[in-house]
Amino acid sequence: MNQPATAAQITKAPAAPAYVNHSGLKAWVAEIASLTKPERIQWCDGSREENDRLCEEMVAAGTLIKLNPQKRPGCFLARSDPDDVARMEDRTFVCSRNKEDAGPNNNWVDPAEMKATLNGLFEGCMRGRTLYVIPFSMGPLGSPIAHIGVELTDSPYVVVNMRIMTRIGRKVLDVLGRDGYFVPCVHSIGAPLAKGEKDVSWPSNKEHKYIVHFPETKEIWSFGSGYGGNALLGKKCFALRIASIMAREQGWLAEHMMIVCIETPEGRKHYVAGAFPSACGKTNLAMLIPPKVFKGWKVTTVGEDIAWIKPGKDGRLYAINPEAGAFGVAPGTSEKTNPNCLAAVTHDTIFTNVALTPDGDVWWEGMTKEPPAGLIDWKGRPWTPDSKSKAAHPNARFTVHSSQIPSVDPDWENPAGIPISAFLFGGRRTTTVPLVTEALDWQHGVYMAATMASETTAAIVGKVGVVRRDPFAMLPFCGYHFGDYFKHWLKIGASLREPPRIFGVNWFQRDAEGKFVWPGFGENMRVLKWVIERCEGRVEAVKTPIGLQPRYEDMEWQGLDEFGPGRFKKLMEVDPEQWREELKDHGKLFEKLKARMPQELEQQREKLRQAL
Ligand code: SAT
Ligand code: MN
Repeated sequence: MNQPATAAQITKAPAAPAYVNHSGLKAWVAEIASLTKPERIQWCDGSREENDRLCEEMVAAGTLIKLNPQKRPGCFLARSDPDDVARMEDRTFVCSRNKEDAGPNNNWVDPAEMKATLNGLFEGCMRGRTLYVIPFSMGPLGSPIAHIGVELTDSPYVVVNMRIMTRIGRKVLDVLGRDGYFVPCVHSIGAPLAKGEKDVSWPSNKEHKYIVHFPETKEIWSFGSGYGGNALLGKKCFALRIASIMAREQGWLAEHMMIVCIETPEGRKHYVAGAFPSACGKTNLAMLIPPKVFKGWKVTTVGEDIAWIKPGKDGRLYAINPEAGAFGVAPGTSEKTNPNCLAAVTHDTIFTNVALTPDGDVWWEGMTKEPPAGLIDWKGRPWTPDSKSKAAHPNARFTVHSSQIPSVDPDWENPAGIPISAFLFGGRRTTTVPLVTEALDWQHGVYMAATMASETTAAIVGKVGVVRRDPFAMLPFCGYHFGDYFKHWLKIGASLREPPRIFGVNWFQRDAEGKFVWPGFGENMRVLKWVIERCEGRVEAVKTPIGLQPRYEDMEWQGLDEFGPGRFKKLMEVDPEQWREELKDHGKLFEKLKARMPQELEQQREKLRQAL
C-alpha cells in the first residue's frame, strides 16, 4: 500500500477540488482510492451545508434519528451495532520495526506482516461507498503546538463527529499549503456494498477489527469498527498514540489529561492538568462547579480528555487541548454531577447509544431519578424499569463542540497554550489510595504516576471493575515502551525551571457497605483549593510514607458538615499492610518493563519500601 499508485489509476480518480494544492496529499488519496475502490470521493470542506447534507443522508439511511427540534435542536441519535460499542484494546496494535520499541504495553505485529494483512482487508473494502477526505487540525489552526492529520473514511458518521471533535476542512488545507506535513489516517468500517445491496443502519465488520499504528512512518490504519476512538482517528490514535511518539522525538508531552483553570477570588489563575483513565470523571472534573462556600472562586474548562504540553522558553510547561469537542460518557451525567455538561448538550449534539423518549428526547441512567415512561433503549427496543438490561449502553456517548460548554475557558483556543501549575493523577480505587497525596519532587511524582492503577470501566471492551496498573492513565494510549516513556518524563522534568507540582488523587474509596466515602463532583473543589494553595506556597503539608498530605484544618469544610476529622483521617489513611501489597504490585509492573526501566524509579521504589 505504500507503493505509489500507477498513473492510470490516478487519472481514473476524480480530480480534487481546485483549492487542494498539496500534490503529496492528492497522490495519497488516489493511492488509497485505488486500493479501497470507493464509488465516489468527497473532499470535506467542513461547512455547515456539508454537515447538514450528511446528517440528512444519514437520517434517510437510518444511521441517525433526528431528535425533537423543540427539545434538542440540531441533535441526533445514533445506535451502533451491539458488537461495536467501545474501544477494543485487544485489536489495537503498535507495529514498530523492533518489537521492543512497542514495549509490553502494546500489542505488536511485524510491520511488513501487518501491512500485508491490511492490504488484504482494505482491498476493495469501500466498494459501493463514499470515501470522505477529512483534513483536520489537532489544536488551534496554525498553533506552534498543533499538528495536522488527514483521515480517509467511508463513514459519514465519522465525518460529522470529526467536525465537532477537531477543526476540519478547507481552512486546514490552507495551513497545510503545498507540502506541509500531515499524519495519514485511513479508516474503513470494512463493509463494502454490492450493487443493489441494502445497507444496514450501522455497518461494520463482524469478523475483522484492527486499529493499527506504524510509529516509524506515523501512519494510522483502522478497519472494521465505526465507534469512538476506533474510528475518530484524531483522538486516541493520533492525539495520544502517534503524538506520544512525536512528543518523545521532539521534546514535548502528549497526555491523557483534562485541563481546568482555577481562579482565586483575588484573580490569580492556575491551570491544572489531570490524568485519569477513560470514564473516571475527567469530564466532570473539567466542568466542575464549586460549592457555594467557594465565593469568588472560578473554574473554567480548557480540555476534558487530552493535553499536548510543551516546555516554554521561560522554563514552564504550556498546554493546549488538541481537540475541539468532547466525546463524553453520557450515563451518570445529571444536574447534580455535571450541570455544565447537561447545558452543553441541549443543542447541536450527536448522541450515540443513549435511550430515546417518546417525545424525541434522550435519556440515560443517572440523568433523572425516575426514568420517563415509554423509553426506547439503545438497541431500539421498548424499555421499562423492569427490563433486565440498561436503557442506555454504559459507554453511551455525546459528541459536543467545546464552545457549547458554559464553563469553557476564554483561553481554550489560545495558540500559545496555557501554563500548567499542577498535575493530578488519579484512578478508580476502592481502597488503599488516599484522597490526595502530593509528591515530594518531580521524580517521586513520576513514580506515583507510573504506578497508578484503576478499576476498568465500560469504555473498553472486556471485564469491568478489575484493578489494573495504568501508568499515567496511558496504558492503552502510549505508542511506545513505557520504560522509555518514564525516562522521557524524567528528562522533561529535569529541563524545567518551574516544574508543576504533582499530586495523586482518588475520589473513589468505598466503605464496607460499598458506598463512596467521598462525595466527589463539585466537592472535589475542596481538594483543588488545597492543591492551588500548595502551588502558591501558602499551606504546610504533613509527611507520610507515601508523600505529603493536607492537615485537616487547611481544607475548606464548610457545607460538608458530615466530614469531621475522624472521617477525614480515614480518607487519608496509609495502611502499611495494603501498601506493602501495593508495592509488590508495583514490582510486578517494573519487572515487566525491566529492559527499559529507568534507574531513578527503581530507587524511588526502594525509598518507598524503606519508608513503609
Ligand atoms: O477512545 S474513546 O474515545 O472511544 C473513549 C475513551 O476511551 O475515552
Ligand atoms: Mn479518554
